[in-house]
Amino acid sequence: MSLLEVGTRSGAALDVEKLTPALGAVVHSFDLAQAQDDASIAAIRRALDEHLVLFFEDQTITPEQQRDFAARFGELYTHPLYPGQTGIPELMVLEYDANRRGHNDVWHTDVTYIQTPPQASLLYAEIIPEVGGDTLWVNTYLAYEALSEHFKALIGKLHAVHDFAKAFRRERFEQYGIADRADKAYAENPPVRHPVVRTNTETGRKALFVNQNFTSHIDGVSERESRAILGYLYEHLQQPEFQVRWRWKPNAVAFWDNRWTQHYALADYFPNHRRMRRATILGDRPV
Ligand SMILES: O=C(O)CCC(=O)C(=O)O
Ligand SMILES: [Fe+2]
Repeated sequence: MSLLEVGTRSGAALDVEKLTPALGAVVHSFDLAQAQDDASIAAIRRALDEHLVLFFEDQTITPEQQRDFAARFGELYTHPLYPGQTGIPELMVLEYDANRRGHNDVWHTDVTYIQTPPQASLLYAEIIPEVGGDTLWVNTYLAYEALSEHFKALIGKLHAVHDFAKAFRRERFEQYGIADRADKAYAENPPVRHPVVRTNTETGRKALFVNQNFTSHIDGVSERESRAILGYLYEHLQQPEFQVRWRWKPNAVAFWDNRWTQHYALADYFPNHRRMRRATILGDRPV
């Protein structure tokens, strides 16, 4: 047995291939359905801290296996809008085809509209078009670190409001045939405040924590100042040097740290069919 096999089985060492200097790595020779022992989970956690998004290919995991693997990392979140996998509401289904164009072609961090936004998301590809439907991620530590000290000082004490209703309009509920659930979802998800610059309390490293999907405005500045600051930060976050782009195949998995990244799902494959399922793992209150 090679060292690699021993390592993979015990979870002590992973066979990891970096994709860009910024973030992202493919984990080879790893079976998500089998490797759910403590050592494997700890190794994946460490690799996620280092690379921020991990990719696994040729994984044929059932919805139950996906849920169970994700649940090893923390409590799962059930989305109030997206349809769930039959019998497993914690797995949300993102399905687009000739009747429905992709909706995630906007840079975002998942579910920042709650007090304890997810620490990570685990996305499994069921159906992928021949070409198109890639996903991009950006390293928000690098984006923060590339700012001048003056700009860091300006934004360092600011807080921003994140709003479920900004991203999920009533039409989306109608589209999914659940218009009757919209009022309850709005009532249960009032706007929340998070720091514009989020700090990793274990390392002290800082990252940008505003996103185009959910952030409505910066608190305590004028509307025009808020628009100018956010507009600059969004443009800055889109620098290709901070990114990785992933070309999917069916049965591939992406596992991202949702605290120090943003992502963007290209909607360039209409009218082709693409079906993904996501487990979302809750995190801590940002500081
Ligand atoms: O479909 C994708 O590639 C990503 C969609 C998305 O934003 C998500 O799953 O959080
Ligand atoms: Fe997302």
